[in-house]
Amino acid sequence: MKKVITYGTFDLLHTGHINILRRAKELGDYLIVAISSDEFNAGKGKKAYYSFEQRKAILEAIRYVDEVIPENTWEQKVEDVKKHQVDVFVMGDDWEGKFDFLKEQCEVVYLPRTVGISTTKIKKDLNKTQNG
Ligand code: C2G
Repeated sequence: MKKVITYGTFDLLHTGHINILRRAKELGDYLIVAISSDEFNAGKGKKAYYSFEQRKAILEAIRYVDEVIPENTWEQKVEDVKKHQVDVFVMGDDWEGKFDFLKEQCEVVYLPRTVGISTTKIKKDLNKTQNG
């Protein structure tokens, strides 16, 4: 069984997230998604609208996702790849090159981001409609 892993906040789920999850799953048979904890997000300077538990429940409902684990630190990726016997690590190409150190352990694939959509854009657009 070819195992794939990807990491992210996945807040306010949108088609950009779905596109990367679908393509990540197409690279193997089993997709693990490591979702940033609320504390880890704070470290990224992000405050997700949905809590970790809510984001976890949403991701677990997606047909491409087989398992959801927490992302608590930047450093856990090496351990995760080992522990879960991961064959392929996938991220959007806004992270191009940032995780090449994992190439010693598994395949590292950066996929093109979906243009024109992001959680930040959703929040901005909603603010605009509310505040006119
Ligand atoms: N993504 C995408 N297209 C978009 C928006 C996001 O392909 N329009 C991808 C990102 O490239 C990433 C994944 O969706 O691979 C999740 O994006 P975020 O939730 O924004 O995650 P991020 O803040 O990039 O956290 O350790 C890695 C970090 O946890 C990644």
